[in-house]
Amino acid sequence: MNSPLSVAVPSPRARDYQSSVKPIWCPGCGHFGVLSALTKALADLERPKHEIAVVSGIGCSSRLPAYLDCYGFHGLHGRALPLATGLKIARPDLCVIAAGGDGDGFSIGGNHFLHACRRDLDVTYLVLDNAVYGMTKGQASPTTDPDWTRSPLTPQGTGMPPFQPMAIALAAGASFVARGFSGDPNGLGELIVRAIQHPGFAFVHILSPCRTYRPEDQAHWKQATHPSGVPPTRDLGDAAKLILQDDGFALGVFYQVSRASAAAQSASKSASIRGGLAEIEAELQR
Ligand SMILES: Cc1ncc(C[n+]2csc(CCOP(=O)(O)OP(=O)(O)O)c2C)c(N)n1
Ligand code: SF4
Repeated sequence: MNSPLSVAVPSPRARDYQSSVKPIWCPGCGHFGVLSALTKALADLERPKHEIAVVSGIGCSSRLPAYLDCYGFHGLHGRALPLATGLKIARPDLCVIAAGGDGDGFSIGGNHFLHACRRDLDVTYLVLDNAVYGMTKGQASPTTDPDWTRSPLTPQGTGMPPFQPMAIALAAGASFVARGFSGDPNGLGELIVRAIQHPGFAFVHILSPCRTYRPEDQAHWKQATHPSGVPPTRDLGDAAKLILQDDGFALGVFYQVSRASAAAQSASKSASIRGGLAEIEAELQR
């Protein structure tokens, strides 16, 4: 029986993690589904707000931190991952989540993406991929199909094969690689929980359609997405085969490797980088 002085603390609800700032996304934007999935995931994890930090770059998707009631930082275009890396090194106790778009993460931020995967710090990276630059009014992005002709800048399409985010994350060293869909906030919420719980760099490729510049995608992606149907593999070769044969619409965790004591490795990597930075600072002050 509870003592007369004990107070029952209610479990957090998804809406407790949402700020009072009203999203300015276009009605029907896929990013609403990601906001809903993320707040649901944070509530499921019951992680106190002061232990969570969500950082982003620039783009419609990168507005996400403003809509959350936890620590957040809306940074520079393409620089969500350097922010997340620095923050995780300085504050390894925080749950650090980076978020942004396909333009932000794979174009201007592409180099940071490679090295964040390789560094494998305990950071969750959510890329809200709508295959377009939404904020700057609909130019082709790295994940746009080569024959997409709607932008006046590429009237004959880009003619280039699209960037393969999951294959590149895998090749660069990410220890968790998954795909979700904003049109399935419950399934996506579960994926985000698993990504946050993973003690290494967890990359979640999220199909999140742009209602305004690619209206055709909403119905198509809803109909085309399907569960991957296979459990995550720990084998790099098997994962590569799965990802390279995938039709781009399979949802689930494709690859997850629990490197022995990954959390400890992550903490010691943070400590050694912190040590290096302290040496540079001391050198500069001499
Ligand atoms: C250094 C720099 N270059 C370019 C821009 C212009 N810019 C702002 S957002 C953006 C692309 C946004 O697309 P994406 O990251 O895919 O996000 P979405 O808006 O589609 O969610 C660009 C090119 C900028 N703000 N800063
Ligand atoms: S322009 Fe596209 S990505 Fe940006 S808010 Fe509107 S629907 Fe969403």
